[in-house]
Amino acid sequence: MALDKTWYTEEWAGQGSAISLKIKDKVHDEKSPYQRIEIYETETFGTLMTLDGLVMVTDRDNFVYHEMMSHPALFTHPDPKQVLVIGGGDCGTLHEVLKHKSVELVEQVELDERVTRVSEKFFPELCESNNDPRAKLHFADGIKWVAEAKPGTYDVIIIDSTDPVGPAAGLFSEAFYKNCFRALRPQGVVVGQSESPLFHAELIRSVQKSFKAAGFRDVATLFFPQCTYPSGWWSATMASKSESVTTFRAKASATKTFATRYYNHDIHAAAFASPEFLRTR
Ligand code: AG3
Repeated sequence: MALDKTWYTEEWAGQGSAISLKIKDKVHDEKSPYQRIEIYETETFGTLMTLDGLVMVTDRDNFVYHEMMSHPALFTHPDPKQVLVIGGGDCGTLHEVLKHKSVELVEQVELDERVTRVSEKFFPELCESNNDPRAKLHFADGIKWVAEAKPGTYDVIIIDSTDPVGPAAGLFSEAFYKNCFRALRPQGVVVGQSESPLFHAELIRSVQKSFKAAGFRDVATLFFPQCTYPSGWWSATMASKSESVTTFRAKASATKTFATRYYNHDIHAAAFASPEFLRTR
């Protein structure tokens, strides 16, 4: 069956599969200095943002990804105060991080200011904390930012990147992770989105290996569903400088004082359960 223009389709390169979302309207299309940014209104997934034709966010399912990119790392660190978000221009991760009362400063370093400006217009609920006095938005190269950061600046670093192609490729490298290690305080925790377990198992293994090689003491991957990303099954890989990365502030998580829709204490513990083909621990 041919898909007509009332459907938005992201073909999953090399996988002979795709996701399609039924479209009501295309409401924005621009070429920023870095990429093509498109916004659609879908029939059943709310607003959709794509970058260079790849699904980044939909209203309906982004909460799973954004909560899993932030709360496990923040409940793993004993007392997160200074947080760095690399990428994350739609501000969904930033919004989740700011739910933690201990956090005093979140610096977000996104390459493409247009992604944030477009998100402010089309995803107001993701951007509703952008004016929080603890949030500092920088539009710059995250790789350079971390390379130049003063040693021991951050408690938590969150790498909310696109796929490992183009400018984002460097965000999956050992050299970058070494700089993250240096920029973190002694109990620092880093987490990066690490693609689909089904489609990119090799990449997940390589991310785990590179975190170890960069000096991190413990590394583990979290698994969660993300129905609009390739294969519908996603991962984030977390590493810690000094503590076990699967041990977290369980009581604080179980009695958290803010609302989430996916993350909770049980989900946090269960997300480390690894499929047999990716088992390392
Ligand atoms: N992070 C994007 C993950 C990559 C999705 N890949 C794809 N659709 N091929 C999204 C940023 C959300 N803050």
